[in-house]
Amino acid sequence: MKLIMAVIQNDDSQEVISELIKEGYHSTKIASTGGFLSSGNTTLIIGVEDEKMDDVIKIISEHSKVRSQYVPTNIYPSLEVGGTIKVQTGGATIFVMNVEQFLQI
Ligand code: 2BA
Repeated sequence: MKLIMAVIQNDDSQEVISELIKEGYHSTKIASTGGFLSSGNTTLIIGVEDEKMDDVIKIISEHSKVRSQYVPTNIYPSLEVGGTIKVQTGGATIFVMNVEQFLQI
């Protein structure tokens, strides 16, 4: 069994979760905050059988959009000039881990 942790953008979360439900996958939604932008994103935790992992990743990637965002340059301590820089976020940042045990008691 695998544990998939997917960091996605808040705007995509409902669509991704709905698609996962439609295909019979369980997920847990966690409100998270990106370390760089310090803005809210969503982390989904999904436990799946090994053979279903690719299908889940496909669903997440198909419903997570790439977006651009402007952030103040003062986010970089080394840059003193004012203004903004363009940062691209998403579709999704995905971690896959092996699950040693899965218990529902
Ligand atoms: P944030 O940390 O808020 O990062 C948002 C976006 O800012 C990133 O998009 C990336 O394009 C940019 N970014 C992040 N750190 C940067 C840096 N030091 N210099 C320049 N640009 C930087 P994504 O790569 O798509 O990441 C989206 C979110 O996924 C991240 O939000 C964070 O919450 C999570 N994430 C990404 N990589 C991670 C990792 N290795 N471990 C844990 N979480 C991660």
